[in-house]
Amino acid sequence: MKTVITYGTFDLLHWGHVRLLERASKLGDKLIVGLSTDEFNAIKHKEAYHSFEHRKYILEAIRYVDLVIPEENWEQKINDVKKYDVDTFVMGDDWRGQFDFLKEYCEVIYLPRTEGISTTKIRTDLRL
Ligand code: C2G
Repeated sequence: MKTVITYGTFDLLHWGHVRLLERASKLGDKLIVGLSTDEFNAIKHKEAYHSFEHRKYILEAIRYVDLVIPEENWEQKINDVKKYDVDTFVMGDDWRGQFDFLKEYCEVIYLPRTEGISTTKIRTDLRL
């Protein structure tokens, strides 16, 4: 039973997010998503359009996602990897290198980002 984990805000869920979740889910049997809380987004200097509860509700409807947990700070990843017995940590490669400290606890994989789509692009195009 291989467990995979990834983290993010996943606001205005789009096909780039889904492609990341799909590829991550194929690396194991169970995919956990650490979803940034509204408070943590403030620390990331991000303001999501949808609330944490609504972003969680949407993610839980995605076939590739098995469990959604709150991401409340930068420090929780090592504890999460131990707590959920995670085998593989996955992030888009815009984060390449940033989480290599996890390599002593689990496999760390950075997947190519999907070009041509982003939450920022959606907001800009719609002028939200
Ligand atoms: N992503 C992607 N392609 C895109 C947009 C996003 O592959 N076109 C990936 C990102 O690389 C990330 C995930 O989708 O792995 C979620 O993206 P965001 O919600 O923007 O996550 P972010 O704000 O980068 O938060 O502790 C980690 C942070 O919480 C990551």
